[in-house]
Amino acid sequence: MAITQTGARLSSSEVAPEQPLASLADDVRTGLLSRPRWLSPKYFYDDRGSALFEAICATPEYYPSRTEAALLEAHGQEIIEHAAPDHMLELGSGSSRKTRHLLDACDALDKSCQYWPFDVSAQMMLDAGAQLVADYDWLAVHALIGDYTGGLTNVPLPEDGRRLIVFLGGTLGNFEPGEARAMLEQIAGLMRGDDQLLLGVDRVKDTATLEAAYDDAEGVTADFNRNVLRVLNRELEADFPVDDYRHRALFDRDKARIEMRLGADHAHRVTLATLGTAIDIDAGEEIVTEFSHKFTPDTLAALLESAGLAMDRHFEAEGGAYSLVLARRA
Ligand code: SAH
Ligand code: AVI
Repeated sequence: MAITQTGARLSSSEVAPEQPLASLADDVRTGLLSRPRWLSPKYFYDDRGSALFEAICATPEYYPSRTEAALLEAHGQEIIEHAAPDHMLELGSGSSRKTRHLLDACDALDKSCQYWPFDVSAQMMLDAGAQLVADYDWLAVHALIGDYTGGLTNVPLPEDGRRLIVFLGGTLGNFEPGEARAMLEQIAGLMRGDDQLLLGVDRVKDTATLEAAYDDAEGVTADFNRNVLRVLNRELEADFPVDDYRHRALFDRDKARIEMRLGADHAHRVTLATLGTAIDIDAGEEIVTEFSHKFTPDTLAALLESAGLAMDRHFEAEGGAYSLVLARRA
């Protein structure tokens, strides 16, 4: 593994998957030829997609981010006292904006730890890491570039010291239930003794609030959704007419999930030059781009238990809008 030293307290390295992962080309071939057609949400996050996600978090409708931030601010010290981490590994860290509440709690408690953000969006993570080492003079940041669906066994955490694995933003909800359980099992595999998982998940609630959160009035989420087509146009030399796709976000109460889709305004042929293929899309046809699962206290507890984890602490937002849990190996 090549480690790049980008500053005295900031380094970065790539995390290799356990098995070779499907390429973008393979995933697109599989997903777009299936019915319903689908694309993996991990392809949203090029530089523009990462910036759009940050903009979503600032919309009035997208309550999960600010609700989770408030929980982290209110309970940060209790979390750090309980977990007493020497190493904090954060999956899908993005801008690390909310993680600052945990680092502030470390500051307040005079508890130093090393921070290991792990994200597929390298530039966003490196920019955030540079700002973090500037703002916290005791902090070392080891940025891990990679795709966490490739497994966590190659994450280069030191053997000694207590670990806190952080998985915020409700990103676990972007996995299908079986994949979420497998992901938690991977996380449990990194935990020993008193190590803790800090997990943030969004909760089932009324349909109007959920659907508004994924269809803001300003159209930022719509732009984020369509961005995946821009990624394909660039990476696969495709010619999706991006602006001719409608953003849709619907809550399926039976499956307890928001489904984001892109619906074609009119029939057209898309050429994917890199794949040497073309696809005929009918008028009104949809591509599923993201699931965002929502939980109840019971479904959350059952999911943790299925992965060999047990809840230690549960911090709930007012009215049960959002859950932040500390969990340990059962
Ligand atoms: N945790 C942050 C960001 C959430 S957005 C928050 O709560 O605000 C989801 C993040 O996960 C993005 O930064 C995205 O780049 C990252 N991500 C998505 N799929 C990933 C994957 N398969 N492997 C690694 N990172 C991924
Ligand atoms: C990153 N993930 C948890 C977000 C979510 O809420 O599912 C991604 C997102 N999609 C639309 N808005 C935000």
